[in-house]
Amino acid sequence: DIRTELTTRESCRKITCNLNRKKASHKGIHGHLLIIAGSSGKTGAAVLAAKGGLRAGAGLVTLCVPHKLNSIFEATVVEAMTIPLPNSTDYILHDDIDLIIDAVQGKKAVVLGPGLGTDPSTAKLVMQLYSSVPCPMIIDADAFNILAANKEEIPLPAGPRIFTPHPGELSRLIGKTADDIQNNRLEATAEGCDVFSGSDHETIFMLKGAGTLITSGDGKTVINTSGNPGMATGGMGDVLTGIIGALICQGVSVRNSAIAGVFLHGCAGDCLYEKKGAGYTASELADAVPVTIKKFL
Ligand code: NPW
Ligand code: AMP
Ligand code: MG
Repeated sequence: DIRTELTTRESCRKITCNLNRKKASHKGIHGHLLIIAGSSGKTGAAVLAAKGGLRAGAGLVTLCVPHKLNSIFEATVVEAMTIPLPNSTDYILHDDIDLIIDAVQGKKAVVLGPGLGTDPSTAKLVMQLYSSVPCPMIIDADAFNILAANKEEIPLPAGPRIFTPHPGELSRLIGKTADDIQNNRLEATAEGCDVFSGSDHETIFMLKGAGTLITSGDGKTVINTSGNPGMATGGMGDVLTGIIGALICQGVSVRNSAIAGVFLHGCAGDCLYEKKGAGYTASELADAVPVTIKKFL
């Protein structure tokens, strides 16, 4: 029994009314987002998640990154802080778990996965963070791939979790081809969500792509109405993780952050599509988020 509803500007405006800043607000009020992402060759994924977070209004953004790659982050997203992980060279290793767990303290949300890679040590780290981080966590890309590859041993989560696979990633979890998934997106989303059911914490599961589906496992599924094929280009999903994280940071509920984050991400893409047609980049989409919030929401 799957009930569906569509995202609308009105419903998302209600969700994001919390984003109106008080005259005397300060960065501490708008939440601190932690991003655990990136590896050699895929630093861009972490940069784009950070840009999404900053442009969607997180008060502070911190990136946990391999020490060798730190200068790249310091130079490309100057507004974000970084924690250079001393034992991690080209990708993030489990050897740095203690520093990362310390870094989670005081954060309102954590993004885990964009560009992480799937080295066995990184996989061990992801499994441990999944079961020990109490704040809401957005699980994307390689973090999702790691859970999918260890499907039989997924531990109970320690807090709310939002899963953000595209059809290729979901196919790794449920063993159907991406084509089969695309032919029955609603059922595949429910099947993916089922894998993570049974915990005491909120689970939000989405299937990205034209008409992204978002479910909370109770049969209620939201279908997104914004977005366009110009978004079918590298890095768009990485930006989305930061946007969702930033909404949680600003006090929007976990479920509503997923729904409004997806809608806002699509609206930013639609603004660019109207102005330039396809060919805009994920960085440009992140940059278009503030004016999209102002104009649309
Ligand atoms: P195809 O192409 O049709 O045969 P992967 P990824 C299939 C990072 N990035 N949408 C597709 O099938 C990410 O964060 C870093 C998408 C193919 O087999 C990840 O960590 C960037 N895919 C990592 O790279 C910018 C669909 O899925 C597979 C699909 C890999 O992520 C780019 C592709 O998925 C990127 O974000 C659909 N609708 N339907 C950076 N600048 O650092 C079928 N597929 O192998 O998980 O690759 O998404 O690029
Ligand atoms: P990823 O594949 O992880 O980079 O994510 C791509 C992002 O762009 C997701 O949020 C998708 O929903 C969005 N996207 C990709 N293609 C389309 C499309 N044809 N229409 C609408 N949104 C799209
Ligand atoms: Mg992606």
